[in-house]
Amino acid sequence: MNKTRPWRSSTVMAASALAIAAIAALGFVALASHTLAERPKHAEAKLRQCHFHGEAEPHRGMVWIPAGRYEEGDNVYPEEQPVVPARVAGFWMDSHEVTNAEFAAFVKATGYVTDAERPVDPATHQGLPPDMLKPGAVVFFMPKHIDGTENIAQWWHYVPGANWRHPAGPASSIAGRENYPVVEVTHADAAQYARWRHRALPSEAEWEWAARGGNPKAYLDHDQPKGANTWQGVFPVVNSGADGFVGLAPSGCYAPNAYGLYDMIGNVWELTDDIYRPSHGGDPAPDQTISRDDAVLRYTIKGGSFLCAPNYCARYRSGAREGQEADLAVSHLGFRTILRAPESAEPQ
Ligand SMILES: [Ca+2]
Repeated sequence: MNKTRPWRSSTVMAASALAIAAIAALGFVALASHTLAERPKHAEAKLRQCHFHGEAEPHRGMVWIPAGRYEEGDNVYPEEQPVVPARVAGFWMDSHEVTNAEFAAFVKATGYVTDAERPVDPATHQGLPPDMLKPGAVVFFMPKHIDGTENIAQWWHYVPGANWRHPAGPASSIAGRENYPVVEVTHADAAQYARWRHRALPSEAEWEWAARGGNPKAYLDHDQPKGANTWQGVFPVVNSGADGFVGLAPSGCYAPNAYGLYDMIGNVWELTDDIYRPSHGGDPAPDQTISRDDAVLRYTIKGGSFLCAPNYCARYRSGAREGQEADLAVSHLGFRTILRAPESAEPQ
């Protein structure tokens, strides 16, 4: 298995380097400790009787998502538009986000080394400061004070030594957090896990359809959800934790949707298998066309996270979406897998 990151093309390499360099230029510094935002409220977690499935049987821990047609997208932010018709076949989907315990089993069985645990090749990432060449990932830290919300370096830091085992940096660990969603994983990491399970990552259309829970009008509700792990207060400095958690929550702490899916909205963003482009369906303008070979490689992520607040990133909705750099791991992003069904599950 490669010890350096498997960059996919010179353009992607350059784009990734530029993106990471941009983060560095914003003044990210290495920090290595738990923060308030990463610390769960254990008392509340115990009270909530968080739901969790094991994985001992085929399909155990998965629920059936029926085939259907719906209107994909939303109209709150530009990238969600236009709303377009979509159709999906039926499929099985993990009822919960892949957990640290499940990802640990994969790593134990395969010896897989995640992107964040590999050094960055200086030949393909020229100009990065030394710390940015070290294996690491981006971590959210709650600042005490901020000067506006334009400079995201006030709360996002590139931390050498941060990875799925140490999600807030080398001094942190996942001990006691086996049922928390795994974070600090990239698309390649998630896709490799899915292949190992003989499964796949969902497409954006599949993910969004599943998140609707059979309610075709779900996208019309733009209110901050009460039954999901989001941010209560003024992001990024005040979070009351009124929903029970100021940081990540264990999987399955909130009521499932009508399909039996937990945490589709909030807790962690979830990776899909779709290349991201900054428009939604339809024919993109020529300068918006993105391919694997000649544009910044990002994957679409869905569902929002524990950091989503009404005053900033109100993306706690099924139709919301963002792009995530393919090779950069972050502390608010995880994933779940699906198992596609035979042709008989096609919508009529
Ligand atoms: Ca919360």
